[in-house]
Amino acid sequence: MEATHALYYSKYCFFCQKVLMFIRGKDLDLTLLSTSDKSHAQALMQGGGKTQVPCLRIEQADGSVEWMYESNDIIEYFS
Ligand SMILES: N[C@@H](CCC(=O)N[C@@H](CS)C(=O)NCC(=O)O)C(=O)O
Repeated sequence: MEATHALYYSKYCFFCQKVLMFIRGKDLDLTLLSTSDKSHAQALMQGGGKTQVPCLRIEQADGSVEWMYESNDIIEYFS
């Protein structure tokens, strides 16, 4: 079984726009979570340890979770 992905982003963030532009049109199973929704910002802080965006939450089939914070790393991950 494959990993599931969620991208935390802010629409005012250049680094987020860079990632969003990159993934646009790609056939990815990815949930987009805006941190303007306080519950998403809170989940990001609690899970990843900081509020910085963009952040990709990767959950493996075995339940292990990775929080990937750097836009270049996220782009590389989906390349
Ligand atoms: N080096 C990071 C920079 C990300 C960054 O600076 N994000 C800003 C928004 S544009 C941010 O989240 N600042 C608030 C914070 O760090 O809590 C990347 O390329 O993803």
